[in-house]
Amino acid sequence: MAKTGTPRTSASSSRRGAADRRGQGDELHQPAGGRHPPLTTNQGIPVADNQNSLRATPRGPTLLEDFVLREKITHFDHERIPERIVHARGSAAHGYFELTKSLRKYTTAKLLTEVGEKTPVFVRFSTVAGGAGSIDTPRDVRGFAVKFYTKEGNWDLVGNNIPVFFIQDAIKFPDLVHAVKMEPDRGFPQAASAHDTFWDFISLTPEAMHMIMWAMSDRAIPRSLRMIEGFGIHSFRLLDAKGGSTFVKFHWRPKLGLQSTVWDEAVKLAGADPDFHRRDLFEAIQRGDYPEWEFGVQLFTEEQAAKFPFDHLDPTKLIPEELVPLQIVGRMVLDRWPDNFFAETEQVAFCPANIVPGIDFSNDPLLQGRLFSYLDTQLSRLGSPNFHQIPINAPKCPFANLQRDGHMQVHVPKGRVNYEPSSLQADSPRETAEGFRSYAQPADEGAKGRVRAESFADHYSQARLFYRSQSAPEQAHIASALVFELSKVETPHVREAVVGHLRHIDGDLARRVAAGLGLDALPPAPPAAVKPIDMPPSPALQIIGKAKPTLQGRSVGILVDDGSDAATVRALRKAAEDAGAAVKIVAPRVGGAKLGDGRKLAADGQLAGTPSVVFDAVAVVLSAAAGKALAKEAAAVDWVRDAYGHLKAIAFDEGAQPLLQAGGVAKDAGVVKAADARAFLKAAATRQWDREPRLRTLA
Ligand code: HDE
Repeated sequence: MAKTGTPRTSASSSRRGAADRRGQGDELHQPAGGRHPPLTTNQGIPVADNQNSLRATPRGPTLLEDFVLREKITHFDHERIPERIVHARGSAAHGYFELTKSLRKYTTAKLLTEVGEKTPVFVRFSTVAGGAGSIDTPRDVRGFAVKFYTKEGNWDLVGNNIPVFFIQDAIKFPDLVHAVKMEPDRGFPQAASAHDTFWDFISLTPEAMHMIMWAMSDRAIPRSLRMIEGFGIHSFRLLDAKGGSTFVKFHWRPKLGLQSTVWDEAVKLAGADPDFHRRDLFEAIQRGDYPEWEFGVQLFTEEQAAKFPFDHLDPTKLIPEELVPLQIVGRMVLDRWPDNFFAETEQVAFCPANIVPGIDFSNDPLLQGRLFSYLDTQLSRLGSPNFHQIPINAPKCPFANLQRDGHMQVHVPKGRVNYEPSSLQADSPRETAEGFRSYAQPADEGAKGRVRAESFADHYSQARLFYRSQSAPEQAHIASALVFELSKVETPHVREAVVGHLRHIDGDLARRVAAGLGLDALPPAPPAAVKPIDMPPSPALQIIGKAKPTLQGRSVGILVDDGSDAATVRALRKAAEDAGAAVKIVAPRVGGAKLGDGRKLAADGQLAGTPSVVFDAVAVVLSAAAGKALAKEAAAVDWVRDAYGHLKAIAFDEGAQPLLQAGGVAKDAGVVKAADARAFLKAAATRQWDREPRLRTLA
């Protein structure tokens, strides 16, 4: 009960409400500046009191009559919509696509023919397995969905950051997703593939082996969404003005290069900042460091495809760039964070069937199934066949047809004509010669049936190609990831079955994983329908080989305390910022630290709340006294130990030595003097891969 003993009556608070609207002196309402519009109900009725419900007497029952209360609570009760069955957790941004090289020879799609033309885009990145409230850094595939609002309608390129998929036929998708999601009886694990049902399904699905190599690689633990590649996966067709077709695979290449976390870092990030990727994308866009990707195509003809040692219609296969080079034809820049998460990021509906004239589908059976699924799921997720009218989904070009009515119809069509053919209304929409046409593909020979093409039978050659194309640390990470995941599997025969498959991929990999799991003998390899072939290694499949040694778009944390040398801190900060990094000052107290020059330096983060996992490289600049004191402070010791263990560059000064010692930091090429800013920049531009074998057993 209020201490004053004077109950707020409706009359007194309505006077207060009127004052609020003018932004004047109520203790509940601090004016935010500017002119506040009147608060109203959804019917536009001004609300006088948004603090108290309507009561029969000050201490009596609440009245059903209170339409303000009822409307507010009812709307609140219905705020949530079903989350996506997969890719529930996502972050998105607006931007534009700009064509840099015309594909006029191959397609009539205007966004791919008019050089310099900027097409607005909305891009949503996602994890696959976890729920909407799950973490950003699990081991998982990342969705990379792009909606192009072209002048000829919306084109959705709904891709992933991995160029192949687990299964060859859409009919297996519900099984795959059930297997990877939390187990149905116990309701865990969330956002993780390291459990029995996933690996049970995988061990019985040899076609998944190529994708498993990717999913166990560092591609599945990216450092930043700004540093992932994107792939349309399936072959599509480009159609020229004469109806001729060229096959195409679509690629996105991050301008900042690829970068991943190490596993222990990804695990710790999940606790330190469950929104790590979302925040990273948000902060980069807010500071004007706009993420950018090159857009590339692999173009090939039916005749070329016939000579590939795999079937390009099989979505478990990629086309090595060494076989069909990637041509860069455009760029995409993300330069605006959504105004509202729900209205845009949550309500956006991507669909591979949204395609524009000049582009067409291929017969990839996974793609064919996807063409059905997305609209179907969105009808239940967004609740009405009119979800295309939601601003984030609506085309930005004129659109008109004769579909009518339904839940949540917000357009008000005019006139008598809602059918076609018709002759009564001059402005009713009609078919156009410019409209979408499908490629007139001659039908294949063969009988109808539930069959898998024989050309889809080789499940191991590309898994082997991927594994053997990796650098030594990347191969070690794949082996370690398999050991980690399979160690979480409780059923021994499932573990063994997976190792059996690995024998077809690479004998050394199988032996490493078997040893890591403590198997006494190598389990038998299952029969393979087709003997795997050796393809020439493809360095384009690496991450480390493609990483750019740069601080551009990266982050540097500088740990300071009272008495830190101001000149060293300033010099490091300037050098890192000039190299394109975002620099944050970390101190034991969020208020900052009084540096050696007597001036206070504000902290961007408090030590325990800002662990070094959130940075790409760190510096520790401390007075002798602070160095000694922090060597006894767990958060500080973890700060340097983790930076070291996660293979990051560390700059240190004399005073920081005791702390480094406490964190077990041994001197190597990545541990440099804080006074030598140039050496720090060089070391910080990459991870210290040479350090890793000294720190952990790589299976
Ligand atoms: Fe999806 N997928 N998918 N998928 N997918 C969905 O659509 C589906 C597949 C991908 O940010 C759902 O609106 C089937 C491959 C992304 O909103 C659903 C099959 C690739 C997103 C669906 C696949 C993807 C989805 C769930 C096998 C990479 C998130 C919510 C035939 C090329 C889009 C929704 C966003 C979302 C079905 C396989 C990418 C259920 C049936 C392969 C990036 O319709």
